[in-house]
Amino acid sequence: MKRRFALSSVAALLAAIMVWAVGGAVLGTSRSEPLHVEITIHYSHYEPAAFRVPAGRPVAIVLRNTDPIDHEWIVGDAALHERHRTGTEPYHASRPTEVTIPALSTITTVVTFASPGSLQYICHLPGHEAYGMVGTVTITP
Ligand SMILES: [Cu+2]
Repeated sequence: MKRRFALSSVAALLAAIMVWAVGGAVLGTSRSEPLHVEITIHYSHYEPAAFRVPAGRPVAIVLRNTDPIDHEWIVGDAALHERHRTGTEPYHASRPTEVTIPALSTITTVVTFASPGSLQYICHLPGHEAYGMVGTVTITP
């Protein structure tokens, strides 16, 4: 019984390290300097499909689209995504949390995530979400 407990503890520790490694995509040290995350879009998928950032700090998100078609990076809660699924806005340029990345181009957007929690980023162009163009940002306190 004791041995079983120890093995599950090791598994939990490994899982924690893996989550931390995914978060390792975030660089930046000084409090005033924006953090930096790079997301590559390839074959209609985000890479990485998950990252972690602290709440209340500006994060420069570099979105590199390697595909020959346009994509979107729209981050928010479930209600926001539901609006975009049925929305008709064809192009996003005015909000840092709603970005269109034209084919074969790179766009940088700076976002400050206000409060801890978990949000999804999704491409709402027709068929892309169903194909797997979904990611998760975890905002830590
Ligand atoms: Cu897309």
